[in-house]
Amino acid sequence: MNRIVFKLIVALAIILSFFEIAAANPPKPPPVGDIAGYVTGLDGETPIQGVAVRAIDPYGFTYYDTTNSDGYYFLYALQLGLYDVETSKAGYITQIQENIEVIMDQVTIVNFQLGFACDYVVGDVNNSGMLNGLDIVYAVNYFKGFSPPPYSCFCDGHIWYVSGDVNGDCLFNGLDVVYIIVFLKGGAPPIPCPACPPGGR
Ligand SMILES: [Ca+2]
Repeated sequence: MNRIVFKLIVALAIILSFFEIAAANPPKPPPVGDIAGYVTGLDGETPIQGVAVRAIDPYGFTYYDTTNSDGYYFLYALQLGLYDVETSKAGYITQIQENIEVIMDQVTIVNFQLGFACDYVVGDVNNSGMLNGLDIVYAVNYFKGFSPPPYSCFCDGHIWYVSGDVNGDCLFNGLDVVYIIVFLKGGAPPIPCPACPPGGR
């Protein structure tokens, strides 16, 4: 065998072995994991379709899915780390579960149970669609024993006259009447119960 042929064979062997090594060690994709779960009503059974579910990492990068008819969502191939997972659908209270960890090659299950959002105007005791002096009259009469406010809503763990709470303490009482009077004279604006914001936003 002459030297040139020998060199060619050696070179070919080196090239072939390189391809073998490359085939045995393909470039590794970055490690990822998934987040998935079900979004239901407060009964934990009734699926809610069309809920936007977002996972947000500490840098603000967002993964997004929408629940199907089973209430199921799946966020695929997230970079490893901690995420805040947030639901959003009109008519439902928004929920956030914080510091959810995405683990390599695992599906982290994050389920949600959403309550209906209350739909009202803060301070609109007589449910006319606006807050004005008539709401003071209605509230005072109610505390004297006349008709209860027409609008109530399940929120903060019970059904109550949520629109009557204007000082944000999640109670409807005489202090709210005082607050409305002061507001209508130019005082601080009404504050809803933090757990029951109108429209759930
Ligand atoms: Ca109150």
